[in-house]
Amino acid sequence: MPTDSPSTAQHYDVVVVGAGFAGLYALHKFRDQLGLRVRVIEQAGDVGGTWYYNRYPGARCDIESFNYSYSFSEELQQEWVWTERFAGQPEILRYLNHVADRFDLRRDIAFSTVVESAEFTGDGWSINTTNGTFTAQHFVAAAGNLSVAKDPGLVGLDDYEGEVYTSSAWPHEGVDFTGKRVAVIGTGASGTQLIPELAAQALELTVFQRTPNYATPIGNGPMDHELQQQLKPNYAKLRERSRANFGGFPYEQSQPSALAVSPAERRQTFEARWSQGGFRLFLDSYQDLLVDPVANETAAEFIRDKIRERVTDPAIAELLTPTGYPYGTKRPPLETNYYETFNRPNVQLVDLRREPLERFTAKGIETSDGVREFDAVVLATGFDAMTGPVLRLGIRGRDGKALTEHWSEGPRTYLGLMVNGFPNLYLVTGPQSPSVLYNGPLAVEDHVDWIADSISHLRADGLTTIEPSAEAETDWIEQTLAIAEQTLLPQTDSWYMGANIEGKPRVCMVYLGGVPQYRQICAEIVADNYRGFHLS
Ligand code: N01
Repeated sequence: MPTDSPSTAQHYDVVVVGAGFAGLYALHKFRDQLGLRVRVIEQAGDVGGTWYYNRYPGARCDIESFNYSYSFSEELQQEWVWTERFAGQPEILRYLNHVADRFDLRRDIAFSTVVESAEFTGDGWSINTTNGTFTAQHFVAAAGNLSVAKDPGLVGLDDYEGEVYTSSAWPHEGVDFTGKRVAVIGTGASGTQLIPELAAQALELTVFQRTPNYATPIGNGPMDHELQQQLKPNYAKLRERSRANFGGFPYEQSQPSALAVSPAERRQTFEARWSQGGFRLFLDSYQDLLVDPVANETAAEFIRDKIRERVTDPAIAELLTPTGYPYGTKRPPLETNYYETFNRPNVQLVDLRREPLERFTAKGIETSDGVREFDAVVLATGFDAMTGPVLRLGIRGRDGKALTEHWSEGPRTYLGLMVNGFPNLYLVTGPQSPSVLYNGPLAVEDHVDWIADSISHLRADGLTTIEPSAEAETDWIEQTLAIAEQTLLPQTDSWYMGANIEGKPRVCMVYLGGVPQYRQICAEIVADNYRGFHLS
């Protein structure tokens, strides 16, 4: 196995960017199963990816822990014991550290190393980093979908003299907000998780909300020991069922339409799923919630009623109640005591739609209603999702063409895996694959397995490059957009649409045909001798 430092031997069969869920599995798969020379480049000081960085109080995965885990190793599945139904960030990071140790992965990861640019050289890739240049025949971007914080464009932030924290770059030593006046900007999934935690600690907490969200209960609690014992012998079946499910979860197929049942029955279903908790459980109540606006409105109204029940001040409840866009078209947060937090005497809500944020001052935040002073500000303002992490790598393909140019009107991929003009560049859970709507660990395993098969296929045939044709790429984008148009997602400004970033092309970046259909298409293309790809 290669143990060379970057300064001596720098040529590899595969260079992978990122040591999160995707990069760790890629290293294990390529090195230990294919026998390839692999180097992983990771900007952080250790493994974990998103779970390394997002250490804010309350950070937790909203997919059940036994589902949000690798399926590739039966031994790993059997030995790892989850302590919570929905694992918190520290436990997931411990799990990934365990994986790194168990499969001896760290020795092939260059930590604290940032990719500055990557160029296709004709027969492979040259990857320039802050710690020298690496060359490789294959280049795998496993840099995550939500790993580049968005610049929130807050005027005067540099003038602010208090403490500033970003949810996705939280200090490792934690922050003590006791006795402080704290502001939070952003009420997406991150804000929804950290707001109740901060409210319990801070002297005063002021939440600056621009768009209210449809948050539903996560329903966390200790992992049921008996349930875990029952699940373990059945993991193989569980994974099989997950991969046969639209979003990669082992759930029963829900009923087709919210409109095919009586209002009483519908309410009963929503109630049952509301109390069970979990992201998929509620959104999955009926198959047409993301397709039919009338069906969607039944779920939206159910959630609005719950908010009104939980928030004591009707005026605050109204501000927290989402209207004007369908449920699920912005990624819905999962919460614990989120709405009750606004009943606390030390919590204030500022509605930025009525009272726009004008600028930061030395002491605080000025809105159209005046200045409020704060000791600390927390930004939970989101990410340059999906394309940001790939474009940041400064990739140039055939004839020096920049990926930024190729994607100037939105991402262009074939299967969300490869890009015309960029041979041997692979994207793990890239745009136009199910990606962020596919249970993460299983999604990355599928893509890494596909890439491994493709590299093995090339090697078996004495070939060196694979690249999708321009036609296959265009055709895939058209299919992806046509499916998106059948859903409600394009109606809403969300990060799924690139609409959270000013100037970013507004286009649906997720394949919405569901996991089983996507997996079938990928398999058929391979079986049809890599239809749409040029191998040489
Ligand atoms: O980011 P977001 P996030 N002025 O983009 C507001 C995953 N995740 O980090 O909606 C004022 O969703 C913005 O307002 P608006 C998950 O996939 C998962 O919370 O644009 N406000 C919004 O309220 C999730 O979807 C987990 O009007 C500004 C918020 O900031 C994704 O990561 C936990 C603003 C950003 O919300 C991203 O979530 C956490 C400005 N200039 C995250 N700019 C779990 O597994 C932005 N906002 C549970």
